[in-house]
Amino acid sequence: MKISFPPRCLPTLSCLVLFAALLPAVSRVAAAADKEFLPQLAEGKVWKLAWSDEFEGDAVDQSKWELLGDWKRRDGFWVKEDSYVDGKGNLILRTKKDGDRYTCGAVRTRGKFEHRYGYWVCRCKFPKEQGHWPAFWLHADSVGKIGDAGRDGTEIDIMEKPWREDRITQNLHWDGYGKEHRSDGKTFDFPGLSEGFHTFGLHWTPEEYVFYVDGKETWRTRAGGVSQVPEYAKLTEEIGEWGGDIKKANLPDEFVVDYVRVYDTVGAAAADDPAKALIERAANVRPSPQQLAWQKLEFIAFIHYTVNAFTDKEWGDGTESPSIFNPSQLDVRQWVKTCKDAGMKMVILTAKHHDGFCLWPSQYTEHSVKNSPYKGGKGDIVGELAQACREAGLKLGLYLSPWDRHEPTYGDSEGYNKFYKNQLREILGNYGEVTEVWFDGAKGENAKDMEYDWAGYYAIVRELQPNAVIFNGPDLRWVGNERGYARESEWSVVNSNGSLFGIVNCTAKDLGSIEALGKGDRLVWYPAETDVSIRPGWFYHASEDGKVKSVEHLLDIYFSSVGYNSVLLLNLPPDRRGLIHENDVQRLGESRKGRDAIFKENLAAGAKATASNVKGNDAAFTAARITDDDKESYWTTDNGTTSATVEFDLGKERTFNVAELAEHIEIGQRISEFVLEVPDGTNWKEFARGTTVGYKRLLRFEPVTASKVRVRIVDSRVCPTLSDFGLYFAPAIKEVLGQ
Ligand code: FUL
Repeated sequence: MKISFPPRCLPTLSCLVLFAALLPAVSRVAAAADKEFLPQLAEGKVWKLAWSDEFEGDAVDQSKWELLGDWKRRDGFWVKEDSYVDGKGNLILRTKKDGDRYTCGAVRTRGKFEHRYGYWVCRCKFPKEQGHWPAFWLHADSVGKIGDAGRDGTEIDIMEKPWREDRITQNLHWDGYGKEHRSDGKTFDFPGLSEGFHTFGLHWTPEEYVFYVDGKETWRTRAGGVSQVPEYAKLTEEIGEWGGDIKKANLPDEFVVDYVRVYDTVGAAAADDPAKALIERAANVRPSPQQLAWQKLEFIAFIHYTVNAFTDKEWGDGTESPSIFNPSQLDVRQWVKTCKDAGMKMVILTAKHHDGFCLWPSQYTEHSVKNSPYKGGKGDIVGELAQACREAGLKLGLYLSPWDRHEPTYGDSEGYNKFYKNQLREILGNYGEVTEVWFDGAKGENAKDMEYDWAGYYAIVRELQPNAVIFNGPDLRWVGNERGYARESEWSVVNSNGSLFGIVNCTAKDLGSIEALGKGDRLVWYPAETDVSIRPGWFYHASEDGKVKSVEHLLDIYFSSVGYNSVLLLNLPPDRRGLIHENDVQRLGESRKGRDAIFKENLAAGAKATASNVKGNDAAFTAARITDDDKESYWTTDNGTTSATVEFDLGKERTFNVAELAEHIEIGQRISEFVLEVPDGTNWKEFARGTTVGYKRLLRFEPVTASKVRVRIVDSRVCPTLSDFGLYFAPAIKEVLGQ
């Protein structure tokens, strides 16, 4: 197929602008600049080299670059042998004729260097012939994602030169390359561009892209909403009609790259103070869109169900006969309704627990519902639940125990990994959207040795469910206990130990303080999920019918999990009938009632808010943004201001005993210490205090009556943000329940 304007390169012709004013300047800088141009930064900020390749040495550094090929690409082929270094500090991407095919070189940093924001620059010299074109561009695997415009990944073409003329084009493409594809771009003429070396740069911030050629700004845009995800660099040659007629080209021809450099902005002080630099880096780690969406679910359900409900065990040993799995009244809609009524936003089901019994009719084992009396072997509890969740508007999550005590291949790593991956494909490929995949690390002491192929498992999740988050893998961590309590200082940024599974020591007392971050060489956003059962066990036991946690206990768990910057995953085990037991339903209903009574009225809603400092005195960041009922807007301070106060005028005296704070975690977690105060004569008096805030911080205290409240941020890693503030009055729970 001939494409005259390949989608990646599609320049918006209506945007064709001749930069007449730039022409003399550009020709003057036609020769190589010996000093790197770097875009101007706000006061107090400097550039710091984050990554580079000068292409020294005698081979392409494959820890930095993947050589692409050998495979067909447009009208030619990408072949590895056409990407090499020349021994003089340059990368060569060659275009040549090889028999009756045309080949060229291409490299990318995918999986080796993926980075968000900063200044990306490449210095290069162009090929001379027609029919092919060089490009320097950024890409992310999520460019194909539709729904959040270019924010979830944009192809950013910093430079493409499909012409022999002195002309380049710069483009953005998002929402994939099909019918939802969107793009924007500019094309420029620069006399002298085809001769000698030139630089092509992109200054990418969360707010906008600014493109440069030889240090001159060429295009400033927010098209697509600006990518917020890490992207990798690509240097490519391609063959196609768009670049002219390759048959007329005199080959071989070369695209010569002197270097690629990526710079980050850091605080000036931090540049030569490693401790400060670490604080800044930690404060700037941000959640992925998937992690953010997950955090907003706040309260989710776990459903533990398998043969254990019939054997009265917590861990089945895999020898149970499927014939014992005989729920007489199983009703997934009752589960979903119970969860929804309780305010939960997702249901995670144990599709397979350690005993290996599958709640869906897996084609890879006989140990499943298909050989049980349930619905005469025609049941599929995963499918039924997926359907019920969809109907109710709840998300679905799935747990597939890696430890499988039934499967005979368990222990033979190759055989079992194959089996497990097949099962993973079944549950992730056949039931619609799955929002969380739960990998359990549990394994009995005497279990056989197994080398789980975590990377392979995660790759399947990413392939089949790109919007899902992976628990215990790269996205979410276990809070560290099964009692329902997060840490009082629950930081979502931690330093990974580099392993694939459970990438930190989840049970450590302190994971997120600056001390705990150590060298901070692998900082990641890794938020805590708090899993706990409503009963002592994870599975149903009639003997625990009287041990369902009390409303007070459940509320306490809520405050200590959701209220400590974590998501609460509360387990509800269906009984032998296949229903969530009446006692559990009642307790959940009561605790919902309790929460509703507490959070019925925010006494700080609409309060007049004033702050001691506002970033750039900009209306976009005033304290009014905290009380405007818009969770996306937020207050923040000038860079470098890490302590500040915000005063809330409630208009009249109010009595409250619960407070709620929220940071705008889209741009990181920052606050490390705060105090809540009320006026005391001419002074302020403390009535509550805390450390981290994060997505949500809830505090309970003795009733306070006042018409003004002040939040004093004692310390923040970088300038603090607040997006929400609430004051509530929690009545006595007995009163709420009319007891
Ligand atoms: C543990 C398992 O061994 C328990 O049975 C339960 O599934 C819990 C959530 O995780 O590791």
